[in-house]
Amino acid sequence: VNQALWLSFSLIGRRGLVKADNPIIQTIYTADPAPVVYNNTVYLFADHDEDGSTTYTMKDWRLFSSTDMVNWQDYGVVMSLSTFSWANANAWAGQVIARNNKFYYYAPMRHTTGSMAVGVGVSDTITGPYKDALGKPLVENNEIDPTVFIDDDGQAWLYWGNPDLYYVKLNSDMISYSGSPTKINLTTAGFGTRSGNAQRPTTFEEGPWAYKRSGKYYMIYAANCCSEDIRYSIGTSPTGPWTYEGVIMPAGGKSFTNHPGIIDFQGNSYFFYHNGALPGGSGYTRSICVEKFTYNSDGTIPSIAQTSN
Ligand code: FUB
Repeated sequence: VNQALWLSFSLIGRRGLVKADNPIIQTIYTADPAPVVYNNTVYLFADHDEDGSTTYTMKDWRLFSSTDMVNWQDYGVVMSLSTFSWANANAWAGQVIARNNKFYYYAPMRHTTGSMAVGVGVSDTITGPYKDALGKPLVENNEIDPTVFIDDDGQAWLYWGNPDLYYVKLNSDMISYSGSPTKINLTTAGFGTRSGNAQRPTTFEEGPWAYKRSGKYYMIYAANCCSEDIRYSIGTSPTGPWTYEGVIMPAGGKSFTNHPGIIDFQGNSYFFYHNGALPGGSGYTRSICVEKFTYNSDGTIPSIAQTSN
């Protein structure tokens, strides 16, 4: 871990969009961006693809931060499979949220039983290290990709899934929940129509990213495996009903997956994603990129192009 490593890229303004020197992390392969704004700093939690991987080889979760979206500090490993005594593979796409003067890292990984499960890491500081909060999975139904947000009324919601999309209401301790995991009804009106896949009639595939902005509930997700694009739906409550809103980022490039993360920071909006743009890049050696964008006046999201792939 090189605590002093700073990565930089330049931003060139162009009609409300910014072209970054993507990928923003060029020292290791990273995937599944999970940005969070805390103390006027962007903390970018990331998955880590091991060099030379020809299948998913992912053992730890990484952290980078920036106060200007130009210079990035590398904090190295903040959580790993060895953090969870019950897990043995697949350190996949997670998300961190602050509450109770602590930080909670929801992440999927493979249980020693063989099923994918969602665990929770907890830390007193955002930079970790994160410890296993429970000593067992929070939820285990062989689905992946948790995303979390806290509504204005203080209720925290955890969503996850591939091929389905589930949610639970987290309790205020953030490490337990009320009721049972509930499957969202994936209607074509809510999540778009996919052609040629009777088992998956809607475009939803995986990688949900849930948040609330100006009274609207956004569900951004990877769609249409297996050359994923990024699409989204808007709800009138945390549980819908959802209205399908279309494509944000078309498919393209050397990675067959993509994965969204969206923040507002210092008056601008940023869309994080991944592709295979670094030398040696592929679907298993991916790289995180970012694009600045502006919401349309009705809250919809414009089409966003990859500036490298
Ligand atoms: O990185 C492993 C998996 O690939 C993630 O969990 C999915 O979202 C896809 O990006």
